[in-house]
Amino acid sequence: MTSHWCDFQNSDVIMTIGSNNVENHPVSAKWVQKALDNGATWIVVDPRYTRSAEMADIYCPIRSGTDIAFYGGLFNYIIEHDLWQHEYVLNYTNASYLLNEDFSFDVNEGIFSGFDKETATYNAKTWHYQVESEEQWDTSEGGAYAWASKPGVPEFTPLTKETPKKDMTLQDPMCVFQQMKKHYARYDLDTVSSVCGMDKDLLEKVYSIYASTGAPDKSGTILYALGQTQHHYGAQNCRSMAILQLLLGNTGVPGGGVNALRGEPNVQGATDMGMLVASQPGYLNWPTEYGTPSIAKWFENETYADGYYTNKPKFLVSALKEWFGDAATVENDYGYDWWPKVPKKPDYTIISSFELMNQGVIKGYFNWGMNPCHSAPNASNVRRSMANLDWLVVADWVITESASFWNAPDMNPAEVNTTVYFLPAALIYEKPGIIVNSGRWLQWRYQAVEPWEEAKPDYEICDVLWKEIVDLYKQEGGANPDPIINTKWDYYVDGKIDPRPVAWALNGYKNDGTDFKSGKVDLLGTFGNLQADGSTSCAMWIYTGFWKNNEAPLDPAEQPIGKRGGEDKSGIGLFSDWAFSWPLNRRIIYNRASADMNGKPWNPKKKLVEWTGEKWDQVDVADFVTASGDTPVPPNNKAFFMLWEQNARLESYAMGDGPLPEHFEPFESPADNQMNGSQNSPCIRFADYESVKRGDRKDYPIAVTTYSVTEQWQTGGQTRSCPALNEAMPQQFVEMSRELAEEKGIENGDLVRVFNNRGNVQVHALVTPRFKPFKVNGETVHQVGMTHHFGWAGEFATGDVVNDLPPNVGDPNCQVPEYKAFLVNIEKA
Ligand SMILES: Nc1nc2c(c(=O)[nH]1)N[C@H]1C(S)=C(S)[C@@H](COP(=O)(O)OP(=O)(O)OC[C@H]3O[C@@H](n4cnc5c(=O)[nH]c(N)nc54)[C@H](O)[C@@H]3O)O[C@H]1N2
Ligand SMILES: Nc1nc2c(c(=O)[nH]1)N[C@H]1C(S)=C(S)[C@@H](COP(=O)(O)OP(=O)(O)OC[C@H]3O[C@@H](n4cnc5c(=O)[nH]c(N)nc54)[C@H](O)[C@@H]3O)O[C@H]1N2
Ligand SMILES: [Mo]
Repeated sequence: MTSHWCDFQNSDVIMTIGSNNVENHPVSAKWVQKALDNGATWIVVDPRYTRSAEMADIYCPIRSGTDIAFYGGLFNYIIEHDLWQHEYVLNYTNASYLLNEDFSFDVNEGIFSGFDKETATYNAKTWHYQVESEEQWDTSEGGAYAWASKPGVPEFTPLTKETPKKDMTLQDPMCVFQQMKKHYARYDLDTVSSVCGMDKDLLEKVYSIYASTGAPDKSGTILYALGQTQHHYGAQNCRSMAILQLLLGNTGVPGGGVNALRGEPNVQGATDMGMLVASQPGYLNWPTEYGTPSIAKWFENETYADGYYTNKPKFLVSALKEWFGDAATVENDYGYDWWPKVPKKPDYTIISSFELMNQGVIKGYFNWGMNPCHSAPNASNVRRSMANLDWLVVADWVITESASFWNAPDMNPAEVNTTVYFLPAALIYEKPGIIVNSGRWLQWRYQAVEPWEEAKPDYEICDVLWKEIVDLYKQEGGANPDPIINTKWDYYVDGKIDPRPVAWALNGYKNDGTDFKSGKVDLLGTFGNLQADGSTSCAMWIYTGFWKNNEAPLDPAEQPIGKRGGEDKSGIGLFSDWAFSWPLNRRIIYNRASADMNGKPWNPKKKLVEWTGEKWDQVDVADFVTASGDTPVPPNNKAFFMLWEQNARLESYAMGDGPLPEHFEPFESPADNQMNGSQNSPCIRFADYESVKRGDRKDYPIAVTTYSVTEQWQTGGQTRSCPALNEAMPQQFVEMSRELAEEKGIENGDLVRVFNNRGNVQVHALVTPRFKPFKVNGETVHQVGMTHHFGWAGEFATGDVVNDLPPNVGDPNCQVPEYKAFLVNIEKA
């Protein structure tokens, strides 16, 4: 989230799009309700009438997978009716920047300039800005970047700052604003309502209400989750929301922002901690074989020439100092060469991992707190792939479908030779640790009970394994022992592995005087103090400050993370004395954008920061303090200083699959693409895998989406063992319209078969007016919906695995699977 849960109360219009927040994030409803009590309007855009829709003012049905058409139409509407926030867009975004003269979009082909058909990838060169002037970093003594030539800093070529060409009148045809205007002119109300299967009048009403938040003193917020992300253009859906909020001046302001309602408890912490394949803790990119094989290359390619990310080398060296401790020196580039480098091929993201098992490339697999034989797309293919493994380790607290994959109804155990090890893990209540909520608030969880039977906290399991592995390397040498043997691993209190010293490592500390073993640490208060010369260590720069109290390094209650001040001094629900919000306890990020160029808040009643004429009055922690602690004096336009432009991107050259969102149809769709000549994104990933088995709409004419219910949790490991929950939600169902049920001769409660090329499941029919057929391009399209919580494992509430149905295709930016839109057919069982 760019904002936080309590901030929803400050919105004038709330749009829930691609989330069922009332059901999946029930507490969100409390804060939305506060806004409604203040007179706000709540819009829900969803293919079905959900529990959220029930509570909202306006429900707008949308055919799954057509959100970019919806957003494109909204951009067009905002531009045509001149509803964009002029001062904000002109000064704080790249609207005025001139794009390369060769930038283009070919509607017939559905591709932007720079596409390579052979590799189905883009070269983004033509999406960059025209350059006005260039200036090299001054690294000499007294220069702005003197730190870069200090002793102890690895050598690299100083960066060159480009100043892009701009047209502040926004008339130049190559400026981003004009390019956007041209691009989205095709997205008129008639076309969009025909693509999305929406009523045109309702669409226009929704547009006009949401666009009203373009007034400087109004704000609109977006609540989203999987309905946006689980598409092969999920990242472009997210870009669309960012663009929308920029056009309306809704980012960085109270009651605004793009708010991802995160999923698994601590998925926010997990992504912060580098669970994403391409990133290390703190969202720094992993080194790659092809782009950043040396530390100098990493500095040169990953560091921005301007803005706050000029400091990236400080974050990287401090991280390496934590990974390798005393073994990391300037002479060995702080151990950079010990880090694995991501290769171009193969690709180890989730979908392709199973392909690699199929091919016999991956032979052993640690499956830790996850159940892919049930949760991954084309799950029967996952099970077949796992049967190719020599060994599988599952760390969980129940015997999941993955721990018993060989026992699936469609497997023959006699033919499976994989050795499966089960490591019993302690549950969340059985261990202490840190958890981060969707609003970026870090909180300490105390242990409530002892672990069951032999179970251990995950970090203890890790510790046991780690020590064994290090011992083996020490005894036998192995192929490449240095990274293992040199890794710093001293997170013990009284000889026992403990999450509190890990907290010191994440927070960061000064190296001189710090004696980790004896518990003497010099913890840092801000990442502004991190250095690139080896004098500081920090595993996770974005968290610095959450554990900074040197007087009580072992007591979470005495640290910022443990704060429990319930009073709201801000008057707008920031609750800054409750927990710690990364970065630096900032509650609303990009908050410079909440005030105009002169530092006057757009809405004086909802103030985050204000220039008093002498200083910045900070109700929230300012999101524009430079590394040296300076706050820029107004007037200035540097509202987004995490980008080198320091202006936000309406157009972005950093996306893999296009600089502006463009509508494509789901991989399997009931309709032809009406917006351009390419049915799917030209960059779609994994579509050529044999295991995908693309279905044809002639055989499988019904669109389907999947979702969760309050009473169950994901694959059910934690809920299907709970009788009360099973009583409330006992079995898998398929939700369908009365019209489709009548066509198929199905009655409410009938057992039906839902099937396609990949799978076949038997479930009960739930015939309901909550689903209505869509009119798409003049034709009737049926869509149904299914939950995905049930499987064969366990004693209660067992059922078929719905994920045998979705295709194992993914988004080219992040490889997220397309769970939210694909094709099936249905018949009475
Ligand atoms: N009780 C409970 N709570 C949970 C979970 C759980 O299993 N049970 N899961 C947790 C996890 S891990 C996550 S990630 C979150 C998920 O949180 P949500 O994303 O809110 O959950 P979903 O139910 O997957 O679905 C989102 C909504 O998107 C709609 N939708 C489907 N396709 C589209 C589309 O193309 N466009 C639009 N606009 N909408 C679409 C669906 O109909 C559904 O109502 O919830 C978390 N909370
Ligand atoms: N069709 C469809 N499929 C989906 C989705 C969808 O919307 N539709 N949603 C997707 C999403 S958003 C998600 S997040 C995934 C979830 O997919 P999974 O992560 O595979 O599903 P979970 O059931 O949450 O599995 C988590 C496992 O971790 C165990 N566990 C819980 N706590 C601990 C712990 O502290 N330590 C260890 N070691 N284990 C623990 C639980 O018992 C459980 O078995 O599913 C995805 N799959
Ligand atoms: Mo999730």
